[in-house]
Amino acid sequence: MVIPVIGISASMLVTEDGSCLGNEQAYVNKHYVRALTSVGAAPLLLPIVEMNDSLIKVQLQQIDGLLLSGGYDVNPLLYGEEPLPELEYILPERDEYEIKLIHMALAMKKPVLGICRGMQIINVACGGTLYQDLSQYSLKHFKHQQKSKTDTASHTVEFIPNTKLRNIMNVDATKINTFHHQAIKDLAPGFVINAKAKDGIIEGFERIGDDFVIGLQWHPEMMMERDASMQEIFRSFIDFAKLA
Ligand SMILES: [Mn+2]
Repeated sequence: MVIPVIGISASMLVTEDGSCLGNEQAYVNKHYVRALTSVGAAPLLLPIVEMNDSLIKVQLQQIDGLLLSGGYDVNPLLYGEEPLPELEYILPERDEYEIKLIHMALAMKKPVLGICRGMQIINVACGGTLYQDLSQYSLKHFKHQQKSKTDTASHTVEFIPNTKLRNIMNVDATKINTFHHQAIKDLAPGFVINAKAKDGIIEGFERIGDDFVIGLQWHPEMMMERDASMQEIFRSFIDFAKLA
């Protein structure tokens, strides 16, 4: 039996009290780990490393697929905007590392799944832009930063016909959780939208072609125990990783 190895990009946690004040720790949320093991993949944590192409290449050689996890805001300077007052915490070294990781993973034809910030950083890496905050969206928008539990389904997403994601989910629409105040503005060239909220906010996209490069604005890994259909996304991702 083939067990694919999936690299999960890590975030950075800074110790704010107790001993080792200011200590920095590479971490991922356990939901990602559980989502991957539940479909038979072996997760591997990818900590932010300095901008060294050969190190990043060796990291990527260990994995069959790349999962870009959620986290802080993307640095707007990367898509040609100055920071607005609504911008929240940024971690530029993570942005730079992940952009490199994405370019190299795509060149190596690895399947890529971006979740929340993970989708946003794929878009920026490939030439798209973001709303720094949904207050910049010209139309009225729904609440996209829920305060309820992580597996609570807050708003509807409608899947776009003839997309990979629509085929994976095999329904026209579903209810999802939502934990974002930024969103895709201009889509990166070579990508199509595969899911939208009813207010028009982009909730998913995918690269045109036969490979698996998919971004989701919500957190399916947090909903899997309540909604088994969310597992299909990881199952499909893993199927592509087995071929990598
Ligand atoms: Mn949303």
